[in-house]
Amino acid sequence: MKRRKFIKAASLTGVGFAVGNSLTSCDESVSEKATEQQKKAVNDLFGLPLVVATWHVKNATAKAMAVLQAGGNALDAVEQGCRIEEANEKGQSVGKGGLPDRDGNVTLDACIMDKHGDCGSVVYLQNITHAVSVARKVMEDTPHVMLAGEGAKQFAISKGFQPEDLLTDASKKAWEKWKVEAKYKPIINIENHDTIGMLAIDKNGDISGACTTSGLAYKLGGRVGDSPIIGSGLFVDNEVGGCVATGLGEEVVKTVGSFLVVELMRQGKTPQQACEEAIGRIVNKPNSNYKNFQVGYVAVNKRGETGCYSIHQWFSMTKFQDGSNEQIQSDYYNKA
Ligand code: SD4
Repeated sequence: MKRRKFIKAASLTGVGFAVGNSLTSCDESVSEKATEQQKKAVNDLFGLPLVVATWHVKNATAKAMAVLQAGGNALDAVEQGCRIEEANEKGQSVGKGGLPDRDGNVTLDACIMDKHGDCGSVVYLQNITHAVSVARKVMEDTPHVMLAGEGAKQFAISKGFQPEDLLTDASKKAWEKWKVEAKYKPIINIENHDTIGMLAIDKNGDISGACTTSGLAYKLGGRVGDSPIIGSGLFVDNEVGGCVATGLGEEVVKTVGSFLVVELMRQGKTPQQACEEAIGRIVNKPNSNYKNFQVGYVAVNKRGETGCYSIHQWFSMTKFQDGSNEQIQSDYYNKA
């Protein structure tokens, strides 16, 4: 299929792989000079634009794809896509309605990264639903990468974000039920679902990514996970590809997971191989107790190839490519 598309693309444009490669190699001068017809041929070949995200978030990927189809860039796409889940009160691990920490406070972590390698992040943010948009403001309107806690909240308010109570009745009820025993034990794929990590490639072949979460339910007050840490919950290198992570953030941080996946792709691994190797780094540690926790990665490379892999069953990614928005079950390590 891809080969047929390539032949069509090459004959259409009178160009070969050379143009395909240079259009997707982040050489701005080349991609600026490319004709619309050449860009279209390369996009057809690689199935661009495309969006991938952790878990089952078709509404979010549809929103991001609508941005891309309208000619928007990948950065706008991932921000808009993530906002859908942040506003969705039913998703109890992102934005409004997120499950709180053990003291009943909903605290959000988010980050965003663009084609230039610029990035912004917020950690331990309270009372602001759209953490991903605050992260983008940190990137664009400050000389910093990361703002935390009260400072992040005050910054958001100064930028026009409205403070609100993020603890919904449903999440409050769940927390009150938890408090009866108050045992903290991350539960594979039940408690730990729905952090949204999203990657997009736009019509120019440029990549951006974002990640947003309320973190682990009933965590210790002040706990920050992998999701807002550039290189752990998210990493994008516009010459190579991008990766996002979900699951037990501590284990992702310890292996700098998303950066690792992108570096493995730089060395020639496919996104699938890179995700598998990064999971291998976690499960093959001599003291790994991987049976008790989940980690999942989703990755994409510059050619529109995607991959996902997790430690345990039931992880999935949502992929919108070539007109189809589908949930794909991830392969996984622990088949015992
Ligand atoms: C964290 N990685 O805070 C996040 C949790 C997560 O779905 O992915 N939940 O550790």
